[in-house]
Amino acid sequence: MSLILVANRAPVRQTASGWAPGLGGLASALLPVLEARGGAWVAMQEPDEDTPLAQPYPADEPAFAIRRVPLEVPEFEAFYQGMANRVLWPLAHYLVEHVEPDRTFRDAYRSVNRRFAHAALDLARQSGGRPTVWVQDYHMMLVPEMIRAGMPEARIGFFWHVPWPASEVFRILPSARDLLAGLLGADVLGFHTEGYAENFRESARDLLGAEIDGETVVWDGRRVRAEAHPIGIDVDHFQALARAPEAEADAASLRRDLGDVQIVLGVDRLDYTKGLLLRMEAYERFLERFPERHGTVSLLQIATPSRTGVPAYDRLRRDMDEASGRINGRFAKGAWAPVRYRYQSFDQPELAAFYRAADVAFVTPLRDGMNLVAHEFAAVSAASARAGGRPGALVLSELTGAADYLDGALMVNPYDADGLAGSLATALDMPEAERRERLDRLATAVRGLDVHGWAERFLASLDDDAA
Ligand code: ADQ
Repeated sequence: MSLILVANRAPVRQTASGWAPGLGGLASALLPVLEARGGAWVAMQEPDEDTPLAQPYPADEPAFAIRRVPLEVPEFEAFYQGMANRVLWPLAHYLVEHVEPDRTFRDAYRSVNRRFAHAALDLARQSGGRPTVWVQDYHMMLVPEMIRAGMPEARIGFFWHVPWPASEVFRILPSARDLLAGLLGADVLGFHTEGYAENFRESARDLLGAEIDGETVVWDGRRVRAEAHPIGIDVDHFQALARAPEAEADAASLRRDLGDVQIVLGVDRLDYTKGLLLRMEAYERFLERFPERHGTVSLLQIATPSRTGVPAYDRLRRDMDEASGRINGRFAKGAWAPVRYRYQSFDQPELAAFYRAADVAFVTPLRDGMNLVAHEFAAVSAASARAGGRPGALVLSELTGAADYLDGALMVNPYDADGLAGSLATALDMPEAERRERLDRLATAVRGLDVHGWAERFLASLDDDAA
């Protein structure tokens, strides 16, 4: 039975030799499902993007269609840079001081969501039968209700990739009730953790007066299940990258370049939710507290450019330059640089080499829906340790979804700079046997959340629900 995916971004990217699958976990999870079931993917076309509006994929033997919703500059700025990035994103992460509610954002969000819903309905009508539509993430909260209005018999699933905040935080939004009603057009709503699903149900109860029956929200004559469906990574893919001879060689040359010190690794989109500035401060505290470690350790922080043009992100970029410069200015000596900061994107084989080289992964978001970097590091370090490489240790913020699942990590509060500094020392000193034992537990947890199982489980639940 065919499937219609609705997501902000398309699952493919253009390369020198044509179109290829996108690099993210979502693309790698959903492309095989779409290829098997057939159907379509609806995504936005940014104002400066030159992509076909309708594209069969793959080109040689099409399994499904990609349909784009083209956005003009003002619409893109108000819907995406505005409502999605300056309102919903910070609110979901409890960073209320970054929330900038604005009537223009809200109106553009509704009209862009309507265009996505129309595109999905158009495709659903062409596909015939009873279609299954799976809508992704906080950019599309009104889409389920709009599709339901146009096609009451559709099966509609929705997956929310970020935290769902406490009801008292969600209600800060002037449009909170409309957004909840939008989501409740679905049959099944998926979240990374039971805690987020519970927060969602409480929001529906507190703000709409919905009745809660176990996992089900009963509202407006309909029953909607809010369930935990934790996402993971393509484990086999990352483990194969970890074992590749290039990863081993690249990791060894990276270690040499850094002067054979212990490597503390950070890998993030440059985003204020990832706790980067507090991480830098904690590392500075660590260097103050443990002068005997100077010259023996470096923090390698890799930050992918993200949401440039949004003021908070541009500011963070300057603050990170300043923080890394300050720490190096204070502590560098001879050839030793305490911080190596790289503001750039890397491809997955390169990331695998970083994960392989790291002694400690320092994953300290202030909030994160799941955090796949923690999964990627655990999968790569475990595979590399089994193949004779050095086992790494994972320091993980307890305010991530991943903390609910990744037994084997050293848990930290990302707001506690002194605590972070202490945990970093513990992780660096961790005996090899303990590292191996923890990595085994991490690898088992990461395997259990493999992204292919995630998509299957969600869709099975949706099929059951609407059977
Ligand atoms: P993100 O906020 O993007 O995802 P995360 O889950 O960590 O956060 O995924 C980031 C991805 O980007 C990883 O696959 C990582 O490898 C890649 N990446 C990071 N830095 C990179 C760099 N310098 N170069 C190349 N690649 C880099 C959102 C939510 C998360 C949730 C996911 C999936 O915010 O909480 O886990 O969606 O639902």
